[in-house]
Amino acid sequence: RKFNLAVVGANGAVGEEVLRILEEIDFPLNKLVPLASSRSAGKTVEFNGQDLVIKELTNEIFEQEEIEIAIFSAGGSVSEAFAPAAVKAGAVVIDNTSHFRMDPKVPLVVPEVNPEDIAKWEETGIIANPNCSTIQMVQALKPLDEAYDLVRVDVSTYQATSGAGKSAMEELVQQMQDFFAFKLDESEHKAFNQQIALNVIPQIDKFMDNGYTKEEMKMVNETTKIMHKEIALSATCVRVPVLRGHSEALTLTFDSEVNATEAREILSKAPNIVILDDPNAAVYPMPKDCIDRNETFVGRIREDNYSNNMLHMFVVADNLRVGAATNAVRIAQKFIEMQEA
Ligand code: 11C
Repeated sequence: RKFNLAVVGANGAVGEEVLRILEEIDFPLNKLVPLASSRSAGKTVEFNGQDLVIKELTNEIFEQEEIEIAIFSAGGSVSEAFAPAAVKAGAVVIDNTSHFRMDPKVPLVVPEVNPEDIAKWEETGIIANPNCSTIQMVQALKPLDEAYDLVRVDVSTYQATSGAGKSAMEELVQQMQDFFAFKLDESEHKAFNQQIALNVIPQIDKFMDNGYTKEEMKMVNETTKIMHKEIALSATCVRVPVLRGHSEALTLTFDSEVNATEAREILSKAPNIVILDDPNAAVYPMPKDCIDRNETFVGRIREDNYSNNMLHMFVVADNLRVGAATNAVRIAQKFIEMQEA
């Protein structure tokens, strides 16, 4: 059977990636309906060599178009306002925003980690897609937790500007142009509260009362929900002048002794993980090599110098794909597989 699928925010940074992935894979698609706000309605998006006209996102459109699967990636307030109408029309909503993630009734899913949670979709009609920095991390944590019993994670992130959308990418490019025109000092910043070109910003999203940012606390809370386990986790999330690809330096503490060679072997067999780990040949994961890829890259896997139950590693993935669009499409594929089983 084939499905009617809507992409809400079809011309956004993540929506466009959803379309590219659906072109690349064998997805049982009957029709694809691109949706966006009235500002973008009437524009076109390319899909399989055709120009599809973006329709206006309204409460009625889901029923009119007989939508069965709706992938939302147009911001939390859009999901809050329109996801209920999609559910009412009988669609399953796969939501890329943070709006529903921590609702106990809504499953929060990374298909490589907790696919079984998809079965809870019926309670609300919504399946939430985690934050990009959480997705690539838990993909690497899960197989190691199964092997060694993970108790603590310390993570520092190096997050690309595309995490904050297209305008944030443009802001970095504009500032680089301004630098070469000797006018970086006059360059505007709107997407970020500091200059991002030739800089790193140790703030992503707003600060909470505990001194951590919202992005950092997302990593804590989402990891617990996805892994079904209280793992002590401290994050420092940093924006870097990269367009695409989030990097993460992980320090992992386990309840048992670990071995880097064995851990590498375990990760090499984990779904959608690629090991790039030959430091002597300068082989390690880097954002420039993960663009448009649907895998998560892991390298620099090494034991701690002082403790035999700790490991360090570097994890990189395309935040727009693995961290958003790919995960959403994989949820849709798993959902269909479970419906048909
Ligand atoms: C960033 N991780 O890199 C954010 C973007 O909760 O879906 C994704 C925000 C979210 O800025």
